[in-house]
Amino acid sequence: MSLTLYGAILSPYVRKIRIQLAEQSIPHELVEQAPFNQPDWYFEISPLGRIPAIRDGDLTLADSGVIGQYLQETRGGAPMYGQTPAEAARVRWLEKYADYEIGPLATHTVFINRVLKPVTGGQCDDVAVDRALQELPKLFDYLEAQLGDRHFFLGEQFSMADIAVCSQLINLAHAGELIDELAWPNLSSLLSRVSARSSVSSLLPAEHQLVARLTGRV
Ligand SMILES: N[C@@H](CCC(=O)N[C@@H](CS)C(=O)NCC(=O)O)C(=O)O
Repeated sequence: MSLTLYGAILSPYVRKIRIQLAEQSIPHELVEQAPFNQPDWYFEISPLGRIPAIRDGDLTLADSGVIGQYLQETRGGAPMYGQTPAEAARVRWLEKYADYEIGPLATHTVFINRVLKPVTGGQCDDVAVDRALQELPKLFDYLEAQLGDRHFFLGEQFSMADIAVCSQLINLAHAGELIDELAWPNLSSLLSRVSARSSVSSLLPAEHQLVARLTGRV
């Protein structure tokens, strides 16, 4: 059955799914869909108009958390949600933490204000960005402790927890905020390790080019 992913490459939620698709070698087509000015038909696939969404034969699904789990259950491949119910629960918790605690600050505030707003004729809300940058450290402290000196959040096994957290950190980096390796050495080396995986490194050059174009850094 042919699989179509709808989304834009700078969305951390779309990136989560693109990384999973690459990790699990799942054939698919990416159809560009921006998170604004969506055509009417798109709301039938994604009722809230958000990206990512997928079409898999007759089935349509929205939300990266839902899509990731569905792909794991239908396509299998490398286990992205651990091997036991306890591991799966830990991965889902950390995925939620990344998507719903880090995401509103890192992506919806810092990245959108610094990278996207100026392009769409808006103004960067510096006060909101500063507030978000003050709130992020305590969230990083938690992740730093959860990771400890392990390779990945599940130990040796790469999972959706690593993907979701690093996907947010990549948007922060696109917005000019690199994670401080002295304050959060474990998190910083996780990001380096994850970025070096071919499933991620193959995506980043196009993202960097687009960010450079959007921010006028070229
Ligand atoms: N929980 C959702 C969040 C998706 C999301 O917020 N996507 C943003 C782009 S990064 C979007 O589509 N925003 C447009 C909107 O909210 O109308 C997921 O994991 O897929």
